[in-house]
Amino acid sequence: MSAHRLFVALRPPRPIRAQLTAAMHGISGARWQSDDQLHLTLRFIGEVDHHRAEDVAAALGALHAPSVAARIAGVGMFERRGQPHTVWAGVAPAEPLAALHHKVDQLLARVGVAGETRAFVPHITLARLNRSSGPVAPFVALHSDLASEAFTFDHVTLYESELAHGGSRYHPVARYPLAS
Ligand code: 2AM
Repeated sequence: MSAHRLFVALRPPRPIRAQLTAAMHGISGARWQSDDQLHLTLRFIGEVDHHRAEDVAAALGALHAPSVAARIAGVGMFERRGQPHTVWAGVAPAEPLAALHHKVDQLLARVGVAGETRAFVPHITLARLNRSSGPVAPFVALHSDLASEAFTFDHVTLYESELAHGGSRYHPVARYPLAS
């Protein structure tokens, strides 16, 4: 039985991705994300078998939610055991994104996907880091005011993550429109 590593995400539009990509330098040894990899994770699901993957895709078909107006707002990082491991761009305002996250959560609960433990922080990962990466603070300081024009998330995407050598590949499995 093959496992599928799934997550639900929002894909920023091309000009926003281009703006983010243009900022991707200044941390030595960082694994900068490619255009294909840029997304805002609404809900990480993890590994499920084929049947559960079909249940998840069907459950998300019942999503009724408005599109979300958003903008890029600053950068930040996540640490693990005192070590920075992710650098990201923030996405604001948080409330409508948190509401959408909550709706997705409720739909997934119906098909037995356990609730998420990680706090929801709307972000788009720019780079993954490891112990040998250079300092992050100068990058975070330089881009503390990073801002974009307003843009709209008008659909939600169910992705499958394939762990590959040069980093994960994300394949869109299904798209769900948000009401305009
Ligand atoms: P990220 O959003 O901070 O980059 C696919 O792996 C996506 O799901 C990535 O965007 C990743 O984090 C997120 N993700 C991976 N593992 C996770 C976990 N255990 N909990 C929540 N999100 C996770």
